Amino acid sequence: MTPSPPMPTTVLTEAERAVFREQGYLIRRILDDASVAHYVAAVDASRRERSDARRMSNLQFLQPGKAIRGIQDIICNDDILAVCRDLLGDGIVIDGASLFYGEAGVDYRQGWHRDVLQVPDEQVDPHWFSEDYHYNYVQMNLPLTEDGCLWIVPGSHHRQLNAQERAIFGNTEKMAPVDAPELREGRQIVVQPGEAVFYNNYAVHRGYGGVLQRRRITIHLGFHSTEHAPTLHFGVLDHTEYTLDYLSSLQPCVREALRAHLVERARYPEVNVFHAYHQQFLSKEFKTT
Ligand SMILES: O=C(O)CCC(=O)C(=O)O
Repeated sequence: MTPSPPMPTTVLTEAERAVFREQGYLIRRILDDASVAHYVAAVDASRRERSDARRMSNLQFLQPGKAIRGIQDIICNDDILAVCRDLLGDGIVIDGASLFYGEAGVDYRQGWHRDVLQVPDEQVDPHWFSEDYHYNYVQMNLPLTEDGCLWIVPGSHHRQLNAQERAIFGNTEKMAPVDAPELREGRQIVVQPGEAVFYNNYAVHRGYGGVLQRRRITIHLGFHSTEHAPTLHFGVLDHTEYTLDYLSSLQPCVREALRAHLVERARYPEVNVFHAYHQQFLSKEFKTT
């Protein structure tokens, strides 16, 4: 069989794509200092209306009741979209969009997990964690303050759990207890304001800061490509809240992105059930209001 020609890329080198394929993550600068300051100011303005939290917040900033208007246009950022196209293909569609926010002093610890928490155990397919699975999702953390809260086991997205991981996960593919022993291969990802880490969220990973030494403000996004069937993480946004009134109140590029999301959700109504499970996970691990 003739091998298919390599996918043309626009911003990533073949070496960078290979890093993502093999390690399961890739770091790239996205915002300059002025843009970081602009988004921090928008977050601060929105915080004035919210009470202080003792937990890490996960604010789903594209939902009408939780909207943070001043940061919404990050989902239209050309550089982010170009990286996602190079990793997944054309037809990039926004999916998850949260602001992680924690003041210094917040205690933030998750167990090691793969992002299949929204899928019932009996539907989790070990093939998803293998070389030949077509992963069609990319998650991205874009910190506006220095952030060392994301930990990943490089390369774990395309293999089964190894013996040490199996020992702490037990008989599930989903999540290990938060107080489980450390993983030898776990790596802390430290990213500077404006740098983004793009990652395969089927890799074994966790959010873990201990008691935060400084405040954390990180924009967390998820993307899917219309070129392929969804990886079962697709369906994080609550599309039922996107009324015509809400859509018409948005900046044009945000409106268009949410319209594209609605069209894609209509193609795959079966993911709606996973949306509900994912929201349960979020409210267990984070403050979500
Ligand atoms: O806090 C983080 O950066 C990681 C969050 C995470 O692992 C998740 O939401 O699945």
